Amino acid sequence: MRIIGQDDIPASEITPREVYLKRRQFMAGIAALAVSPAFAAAAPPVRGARLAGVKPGRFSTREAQTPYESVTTYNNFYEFGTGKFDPAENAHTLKTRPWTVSVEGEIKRPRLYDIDELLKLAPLEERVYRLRCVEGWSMVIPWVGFPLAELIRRVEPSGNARFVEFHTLHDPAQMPFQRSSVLDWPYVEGLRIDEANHPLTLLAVGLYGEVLPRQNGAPVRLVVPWKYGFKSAKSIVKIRFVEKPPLTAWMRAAPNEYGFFSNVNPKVDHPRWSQAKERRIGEFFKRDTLMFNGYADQVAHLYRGLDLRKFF
Ligand SMILES: Nc1nc2c(c(=O)[nH]1)N[C@H]1C(S)=C(S)[C@@H](COP(=O)(O)O)O[C@H]1N2
Ligand SMILES: [Mo]
Repeated sequence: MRIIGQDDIPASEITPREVYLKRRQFMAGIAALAVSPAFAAAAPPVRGARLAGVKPGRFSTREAQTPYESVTTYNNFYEFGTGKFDPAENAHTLKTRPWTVSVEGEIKRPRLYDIDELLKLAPLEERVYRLRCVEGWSMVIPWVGFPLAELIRRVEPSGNARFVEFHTLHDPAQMPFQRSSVLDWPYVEGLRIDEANHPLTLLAVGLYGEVLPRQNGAPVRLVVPWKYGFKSAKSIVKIRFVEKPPLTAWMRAAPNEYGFFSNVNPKVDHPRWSQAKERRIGEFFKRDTLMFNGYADQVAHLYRGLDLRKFF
């Protein structure tokens, strides 16, 4: 097992500097044109190392992609502050190597995966997904990763594995806002096993063809595109297969506001925010929010017969 630092990525995996600078200029230009002044004013983020061998994957939307600058500066990651621009500013204290992910619980093959081993578990795909935050904004993000099902298959869940729990790192030395009590740390999220196994559900390790920036949940995060953004736990260190529905961080914080399923649903409002419309970051006019965030054809069958007002 070889453990490498972020800065030790082989030169072959790094975008040639000229290309990178040109692209950065280009992206900055787009950001300045299309996005509110707050984004343009933020310092341009340092681009990550290029991920090798990424193939186009299934289910990608052809909608316009949200500029890299917005994807990486307008974030929710409460471990680094509650302001949208806080994670981009504060996440530099997160150390993404060495990093391990413990896969445990109701499975035949519990195992501690080194992140670099996990990166090679299955072929990397690019999946362009919509992400809708319960707060009423949305983005289109070209993720890089592989289906979580690829990992689940290898660890062989037992018949008792009915749910899967995801835990974010808990280390206040690296995640300064874990010293505050905005949430009961660590951040925990959960899926039913069939949701976890759904081919749309992604373990993401990158975006825009590059290593995942820290503020987006480096080195590995979940992406569940038909659910509100908060279901997609960042900087995962533990994946646990369990019999009972996990008590998620948001359910603990406000059980009347956040249910276990948290499927994007324009007909069921959050107590503080309407879910009928959304503002795509970079756009001026709001657009209608779609049932299951536009992925109804793929996922509606998972919830047949379930009262989505009760199971929100
Ligand atoms: N550990 C952790 N994961 C998290 C969050 C968080 O605060 N902490 N915020 C969630 C919310 S509310 C959203 S909308 C998405 C945002 O992902 P992005 O910043 O990559 O767009 O991350 C989710 N995952
Ligand atoms: Mo969110």
